[in-house]
Amino acid sequence: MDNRGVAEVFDEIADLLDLQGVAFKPVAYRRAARNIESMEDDINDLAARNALEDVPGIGKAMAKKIEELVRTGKLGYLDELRSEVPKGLVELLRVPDVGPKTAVILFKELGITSVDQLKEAAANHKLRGIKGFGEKTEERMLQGIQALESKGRRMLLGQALPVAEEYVEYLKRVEPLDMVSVAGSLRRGKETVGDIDILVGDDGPAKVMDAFVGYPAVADVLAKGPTKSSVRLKNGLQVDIRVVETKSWGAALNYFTGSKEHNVELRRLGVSMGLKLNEYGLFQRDSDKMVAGATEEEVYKALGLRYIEPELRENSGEISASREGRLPKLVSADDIRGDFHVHTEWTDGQPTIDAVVDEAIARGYEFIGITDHSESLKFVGGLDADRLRKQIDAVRKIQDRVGNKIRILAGSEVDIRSDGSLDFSKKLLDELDVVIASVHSRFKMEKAEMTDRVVGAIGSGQMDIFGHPTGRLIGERPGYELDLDRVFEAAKSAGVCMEINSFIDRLDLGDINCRKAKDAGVVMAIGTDAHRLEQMAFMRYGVVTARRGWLEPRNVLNTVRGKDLAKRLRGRRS
Ligand code: DGT
Ligand code: CA
Ligand code: CA
Ligand code: ZN
Repeated sequence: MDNRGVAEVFDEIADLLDLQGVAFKPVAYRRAARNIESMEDDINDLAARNALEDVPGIGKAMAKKIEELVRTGKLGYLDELRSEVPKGLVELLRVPDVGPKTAVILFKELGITSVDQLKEAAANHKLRGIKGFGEKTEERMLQGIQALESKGRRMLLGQALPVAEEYVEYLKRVEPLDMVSVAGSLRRGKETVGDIDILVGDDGPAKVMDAFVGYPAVADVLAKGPTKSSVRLKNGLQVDIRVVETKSWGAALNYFTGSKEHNVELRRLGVSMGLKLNEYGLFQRDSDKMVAGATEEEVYKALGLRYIEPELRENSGEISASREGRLPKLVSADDIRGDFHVHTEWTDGQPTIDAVVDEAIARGYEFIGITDHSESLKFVGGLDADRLRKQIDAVRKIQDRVGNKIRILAGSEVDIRSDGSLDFSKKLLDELDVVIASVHSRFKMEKAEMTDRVVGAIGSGQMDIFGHPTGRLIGERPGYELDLDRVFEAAKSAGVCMEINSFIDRLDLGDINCRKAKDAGVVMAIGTDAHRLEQMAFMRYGVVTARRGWLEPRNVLNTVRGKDLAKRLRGRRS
């Protein structure tokens, strides 16, 4: 057990003692917890050297408990306390405004032992029946619970970005603003974000703050000042805004885009050049003369760097690459000529093939892949061989209708069975223009077995794209065990692409693995996995993921011209 673990145990002891109405001791345990957490020494070393009592706030009794903890990983005293207090009351203490006294009252009066129960009771106006509680208490508790629920929970990029863009549109509509941008992790395109950061450059009076807190979706104003405000939206997301002078716009945008680690490196670089970098600008250290600050470009230039795209600012080699002129020329939305992965009403999608094709034309695509599920996926109506043949015919007919406006790829998202074989015969698969093969079953296989399964499918010469390669769902499940190095090696030699599945809770491959795949010589194919027409717009999240993975157009199959694609895909299979 490490320092953090011991501190957590002590905090829980303090909570439990609080709930029992014990005086003084809780404070002592919390003080000890803070000291243990922040000290340099490893608690295990101190215990081994019999030096625990040297730590401020730790006496003989606590030292004995720590010894037991580090030796056995357990503590009898804690188990005893837990058995004396109704389970769940400690959890209640996490709600702001619920102290030990309130928690005990809630338990005694209403039998409440969880945050969910408290939420229900407050929502159904059960609290106002308790002496000393009223309507206001109920409201406060509900707000506290909402804050608790959104705290520590990160939101998906694909959920937060549209919210942020709408907010920015609103601000521009209400106030005449030239310089507005999202910043923070959202601008860097991270797959999840903790909050939304908005930056405004404006030299006038801070009227924008009134507009900011007056946004209809705001639930709570957390802070409001002339240059800095925060709100919580009804969906639980926190939004921070900063207003800076226009002459500092670039430096501030750079600072608030982060990442923190990237900023630290930039500042260090500045110091080595006799410069000082902060959110107001880049200054000469001796004279405080401003060297740059109005644009991000001039800040990077003055530091001897080429401009670094926000998606790369994670301090993972981008600064040296910039200095040495080795930055990738990142793929962008304009380079994308089509989408490989769309489901239709033929299986579990909603739109008709016609509607998908029309939407693809409207998006300016040169090709569109129709890739419904295969027969193993019975619960979503996966197509059997007969139905797939009929779908191929349907696709060819629609191709006749639209002529050379777009190329429709008759395809399938084929299941990789447990033994590595694919649904459908080789003959049928050969009729298809694009074959995505994915794992949808037996996720719990051992790593070696799962890797054999996937590598077997890749080596079959019958697939073009390995769909959602890790199978993870962001915030829900981690993905199956898979040796990606072996998968990339096999894919490279078979000429099979890795999918970047753009569905907002997948983003699979993710950024880091994209970069590894690129370095292994593998090409990526972006597919939205759209099941509804509007989800074809998820393409942007796939592109952002590709950019965070340092991918250039040549690393992405979607940049190949529609007319050259068939050759490229067929060549792969022979
Ligand atoms: P998030 O919100 O957890 O997804 O991640 P970020 O990167 O958006 O972080 P956030 O919202 O706390 O702050 C936005 C940016 O502001 C961050 O990327 C860099 C900058 N920043 C915030 N705190 C610090 C700091 O203590 N030092 C430095 N150098 N930069 C900071
Ligand atoms: Ca943020
Ligand atoms: Ca923030
Ligand atoms: Zn799938």
